[in-house]
Amino acid sequence: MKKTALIFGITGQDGSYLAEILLKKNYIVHGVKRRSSSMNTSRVDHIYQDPHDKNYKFRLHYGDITDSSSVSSVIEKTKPNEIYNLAAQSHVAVSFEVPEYTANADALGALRILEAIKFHKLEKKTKFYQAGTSEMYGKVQKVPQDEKTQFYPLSPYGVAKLYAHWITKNYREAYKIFACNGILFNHESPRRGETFVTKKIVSALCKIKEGKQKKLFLGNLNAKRDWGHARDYCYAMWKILQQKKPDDYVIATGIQYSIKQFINITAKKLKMKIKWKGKGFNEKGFNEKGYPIIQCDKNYFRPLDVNTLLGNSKKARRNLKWKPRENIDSLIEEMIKFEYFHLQNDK
Ligand code: NAP
Ligand code: F7E
Repeated sequence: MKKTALIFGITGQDGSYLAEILLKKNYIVHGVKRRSSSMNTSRVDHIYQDPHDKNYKFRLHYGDITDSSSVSSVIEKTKPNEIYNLAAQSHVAVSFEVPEYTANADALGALRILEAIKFHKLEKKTKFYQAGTSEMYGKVQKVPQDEKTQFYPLSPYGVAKLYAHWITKNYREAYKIFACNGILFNHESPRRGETFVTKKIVSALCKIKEGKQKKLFLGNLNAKRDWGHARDYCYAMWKILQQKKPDDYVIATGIQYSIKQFINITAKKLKMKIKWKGKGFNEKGFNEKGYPIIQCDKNYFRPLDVNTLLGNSKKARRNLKWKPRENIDSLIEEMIKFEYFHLQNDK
């Protein structure tokens, strides 16, 4: 019998990689997409199947994680072996602008799915994965962070995800649902949303090099992140649900870079020379001709920022036999290649 998976957030960066991984493993993959006035399926268009195809392996359903009735009905209709909750308002800075919506989607979304599993009596059949985040560590209480490190979120996003983390644990203990939290550190890819810092940097530097953009405006250049590749991290999500017992796992590379270091590595790969001058908010990156191509803009600073994140994924490496295949160099090179393909073909 083929396994069935249901992915909330299938149109996002991770949803698209996870769907590919599960299809390769011969799953029937159902995904929930939101109704939108413009097409929002570009990350999964390459695996889309005609709904008239009787032997379908991939199907999309309309729904919304803030709408209990659609959550419940898609779970009842598909009765999946595995549910992955990747749906979220996932932008930390935006969560300060829309805190209530972020709480509704990112905190209560997990509860709605867990309640539907219970309501439809799927506790023994359906395993649940919750997309947790290193943002829950926020003002870090220990370095590096592992599963036992105390949480201290610094944004409405982090706080909402912390509720989802605990409600997942609670339903695991109260109702014996196979419910797991992945605590994933930042993971990037060519499919990363345009407003996240890595994608913004790679895309802008490629355009600046080709004379299609003049300047890149950023916020906090000194924040440090532990960046991995989304494909590696989605494989870890699947592994987490294949264990004998449900549990929570940190997924990270164990190496961190600052935003400035990420810029310098990207620039070097593009054979661009950047000279940094000034301090703090006035720090600027100049090109060979002495023109400032990187500058700070107060609009990109957050009311509170997480200054440093560094994960310890020993437990995942031991129990899941997981380790990242990609590193910062291969990640950035893949992102650059993708940008150039689009710069040359999207005219
Ligand atoms: P993403 O690219 O922003 O994708 C988020 C997905 O959620 C999209 O498919 C989006 O749909 C969907 N979504 C948003 N609001 C929804 C709603 N109300 N109802 C239904 N679907 C909704 O995020 P990602 O990078 O793939 O991350 C996947 C998950 O992991 C998220 O929960 C994120 O918070 C979490 N996470 C990410 C990272 C990371 O570094 N990437 C690290 C830790 C945890 P649209 O396409 O229609 O917007
Ligand atoms: O910011 C700084 C910013 O938005 C990283 C999400 O996937 O990972 C992601 O959250 C850092 C922050 O990612 C700009 O202040 C400077 O310190 O790329 P980001 P994030 O906030 O770490 C976690 C694990 C998640 O769970 C989230 O869903 O970069 N930064 N200048 C900037 N950030 C942005 N976006 N834009 C700037 O111009």
